[in-house]
Amino acid sequence: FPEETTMDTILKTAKHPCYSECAHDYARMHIPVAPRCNISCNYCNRRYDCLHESRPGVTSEVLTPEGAYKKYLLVKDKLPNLKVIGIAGPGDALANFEETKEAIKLIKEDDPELTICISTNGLMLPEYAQELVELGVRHVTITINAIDPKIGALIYKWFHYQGKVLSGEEGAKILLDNQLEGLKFLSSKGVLCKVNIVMIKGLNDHHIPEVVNKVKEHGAFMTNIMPLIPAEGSEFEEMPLVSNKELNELRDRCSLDLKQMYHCKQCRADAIGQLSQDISIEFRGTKTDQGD
Ligand code: CLF
Ligand code: SF4
Repeated sequence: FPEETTMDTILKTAKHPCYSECAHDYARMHIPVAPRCNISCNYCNRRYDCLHESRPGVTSEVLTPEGAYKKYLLVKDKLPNLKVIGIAGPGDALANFEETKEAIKLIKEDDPELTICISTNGLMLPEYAQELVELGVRHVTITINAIDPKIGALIYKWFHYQGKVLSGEEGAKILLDNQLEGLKFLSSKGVLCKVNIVMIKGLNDHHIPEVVNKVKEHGAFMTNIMPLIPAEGSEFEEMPLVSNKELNELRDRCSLDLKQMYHCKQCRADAIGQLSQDISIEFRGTKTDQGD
């Protein structure tokens, strides 16, 4: 654990099903309050109405902070083991910071003991990391796929940053600098940062051990190497699949340097329940939004 991590955060981490494999009996709820994104990953194809697909970026609905709060009240009644509220899209939590902030405040007012977990591409971390700490967020996931802007330029199509649209190595360099700055800052405040890395065969797979070492230097608590899902309609639709063997070999190799996650389920942006059992379908279309 980073030096600044409090005992309270350590105890909560023991009940966080993503951060602690033995916390599999506890549930998380993703609230899909963040529809917009400020970058374009070549593997992304966000869809909003897909009931049978499970992967990041997919959700059946986008909720306002109030709608998410109402849905949370329904879910917490049914799930006494609910410990974590996550904001993981369907876009980027920090590209929709007002909504993210409002939703966190509403839920924290109801139950200050819940763990709030944020997932972001990291572009806006230098701007919002301090506020996240003030909001009581102690678990942040940053997706960092490359520490070489040349490789980053192959993974991202464009970046919207400070009123400009950037692309190529220039944009990839800004993204990387912001990710590492945010990671270092958050870790120095005792926030447990998990770095997600999408393993893309032939593109960043050989580079991943370097990514792991670099994020470790910047205070990352663990990394989660995930296989590319070549989503239909995305730029990477035709890219090769990564086998479980290749994935686990890379994780094993990287585990010599830093704690690795082996049990990620590549959840939807509206997933609910234990990691092994997404029950979000039971709560869909419950008319919680738009203030009825
Ligand atoms: Fe959600 Fe992510 Fe928080 Fe977990 S998911 S925001 S850290 S509460 Fe978990 Fe799902 Fe894998 Fe993410 S299994 S995709 S790692
Ligand atoms: Fe899609 Fe997430 Fe990448 Fe944004 S950061 S383009 S939502 S995968």
